[in-house]
Amino acid sequence: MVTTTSSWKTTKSEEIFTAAQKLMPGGVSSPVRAFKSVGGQPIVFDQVKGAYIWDVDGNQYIDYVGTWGPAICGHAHPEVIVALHDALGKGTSFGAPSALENVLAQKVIDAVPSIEMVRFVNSGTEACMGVLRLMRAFTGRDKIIKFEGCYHGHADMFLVKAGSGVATLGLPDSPGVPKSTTRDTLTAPYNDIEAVKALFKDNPDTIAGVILEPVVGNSGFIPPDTGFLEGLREITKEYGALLMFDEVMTGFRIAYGGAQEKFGVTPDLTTLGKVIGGGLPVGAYGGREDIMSMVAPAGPMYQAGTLSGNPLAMTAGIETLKLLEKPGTYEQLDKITKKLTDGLLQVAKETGQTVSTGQISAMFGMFFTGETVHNYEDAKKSDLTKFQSFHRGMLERGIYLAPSQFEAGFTSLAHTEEDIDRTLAAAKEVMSSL
Ligand code: KE4
Repeated sequence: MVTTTSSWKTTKSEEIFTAAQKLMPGGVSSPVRAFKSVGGQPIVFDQVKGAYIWDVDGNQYIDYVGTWGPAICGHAHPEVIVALHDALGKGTSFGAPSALENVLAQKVIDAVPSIEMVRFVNSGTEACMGVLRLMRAFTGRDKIIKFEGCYHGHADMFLVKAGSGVATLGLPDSPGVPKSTTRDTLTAPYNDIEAVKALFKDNPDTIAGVILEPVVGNSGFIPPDTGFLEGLREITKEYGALLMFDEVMTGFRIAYGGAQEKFGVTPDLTTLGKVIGGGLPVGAYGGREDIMSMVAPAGPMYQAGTLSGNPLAMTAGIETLKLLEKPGTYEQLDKITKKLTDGLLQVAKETGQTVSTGQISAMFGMFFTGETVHNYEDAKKSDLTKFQSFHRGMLERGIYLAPSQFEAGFTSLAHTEEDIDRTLAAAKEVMSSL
């Protein structure tokens, strides 16, 4: 039964968010939460559980953001919560080695093909900052290649204006980022292996490596074209550069071993986050032992963090991976998500809408376009106004989608067939009204 829009009140959300805007820039702790690209006021949450969220006005939503990835087992999974309660009794942070770090490190190393040794940090941004410094330290080279539309956290060197054309010398995307910091960041269109080859040809022996989302979630959902990842593996080997998969979003979501397991392409280094923290702040970078051995104090490359590896975050991560490693997990995630994206295609057809959808395991996306989306430029050409109206209509019917076309959607082990049916019923109403 779809929630009727008339019963949907957001009075308390509006009051709280109005006050928030006087206290915090934009009223949020992270920009995408402000609903800037979909309009209207953001929803203020009060509680999350399983596949659902409740706002401060008591409205319930089926959640397809899942706090941007960590909630893959469902929000507040009882086994995670119980384990956290037990861990809390022993304190929240040691600032010293704990056995729990060994446990999570072993699970990550056992799961992720490229990772022989791992360092825990507190966010995906920190993981990407650390791994970039490591890539430069190991190769003695300064330049990196990233792809337009890929996001690797908010560290200066990644905030690069994704310029047009094949090879773009980085121009800062944000004030406060000096050109000197981004001049070594080269960009190319995603899925364009020829553009990468041209960059290497034009910058022989000066490129430390290539950094990418092996399945893009930060331009909307964009999977790699056949041969793209394999091509990057070859070209980086050819030029003595490193290949780094940013699996902060795809890690333990696309498969238990991440996109690198799914696609059978093993990078030299990998970043992780989100899922491995089970909802608490954790990031990580890891890879070949000969490279990781450069990280202080084993080697000279410095990186540190007060709360890195803290027992609470380790506990939440360990319990989450224990749930995910059970047989049948990824078949279930794939099945429920495919039901959603197949259903959205069907609903679009019935209502005369033109959409393209994509899905791998518990990650999906939809664009209002009839074209296949291969890169950020394609994504930007989709009907963003229609996405805005769709987002609002779904929100009013109790379906919480990412408040930006340039984000991916996430399902979890908690999403049921009934949830998907309800979502598709709401989508049919909304698409009929667009
Ligand atoms: P954090 O610093 O936000 O933990 O991770 C940065 C990051 C790095 N790499 C990838 C592939 C990522 O997707 C992210 C963060 N993802 C965004 C959502 N697209 C986090 C949400 C937000 O910025 O509020």
